[in-house]
Amino acid sequence: MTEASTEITVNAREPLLKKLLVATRNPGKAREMAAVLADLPLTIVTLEDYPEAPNVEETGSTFEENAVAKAAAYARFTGLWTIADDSGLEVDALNGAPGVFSSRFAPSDPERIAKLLELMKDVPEHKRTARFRCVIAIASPEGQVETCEDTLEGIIASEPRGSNGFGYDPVLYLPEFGKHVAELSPEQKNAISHRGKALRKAKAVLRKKMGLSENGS
Ligand code: ITT
Repeated sequence: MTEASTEITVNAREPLLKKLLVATRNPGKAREMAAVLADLPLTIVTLEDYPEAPNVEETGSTFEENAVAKAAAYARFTGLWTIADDSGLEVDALNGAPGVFSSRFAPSDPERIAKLLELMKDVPEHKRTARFRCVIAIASPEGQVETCEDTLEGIIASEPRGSNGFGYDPVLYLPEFGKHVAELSPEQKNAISHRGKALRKAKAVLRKKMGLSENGS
């Protein structure tokens, strides 16, 4: 291609498809959500396509409040059907912490994991129960919101293991798989995870509300 070329690539189907905004700035979440939504007859756009979108403060005390606030605000800003995820890790021995503060628990994933393991260092095996919880909020362009929720139960391990996924995945051990979440492939994680399960419920809501057919047309 010469420097002056104005050639552009056009996806012939794209103009026919409605857009869905996946409203997250977390690349780990965005990857997992895009994989589950890939078979919908929609063009998926993300907040990377809307760099001017304002940041929505997570001031709620529940995952549901924060997910609803994010989905409604970004739907209003873009005028698009929008889904937002609010999620986190609930540790029973820490009375549900870090919970809605999971991403603000420490500045980086390794520091968050180190802080969690330090807090848990004297907690015996049978008291290390925990879960990931995910709430997906679906907002219409007019700002009407519905939510779907699910969990993934596990045990806080004594040390991190695995390099897949993101966030606290290396320290949540799943006894029935004999693996930490970060040792699962992306497909295995999406099949059983809090986010995969909540998102499949959200897909059914989207199909109905947006009038999408099952066969991709
Ligand atoms: P957005 O608000 O832009 O979506 P965020 O990372 O700030 O991104 P949350 O406020 O919902 O999102 O925080 C979720 C945090 O919970 C996330 O940063 C991880 O630390 C943790 N978390 C959620 N789901 C997880 C998963 O599947 N595996 C590991 N950690 C997870």
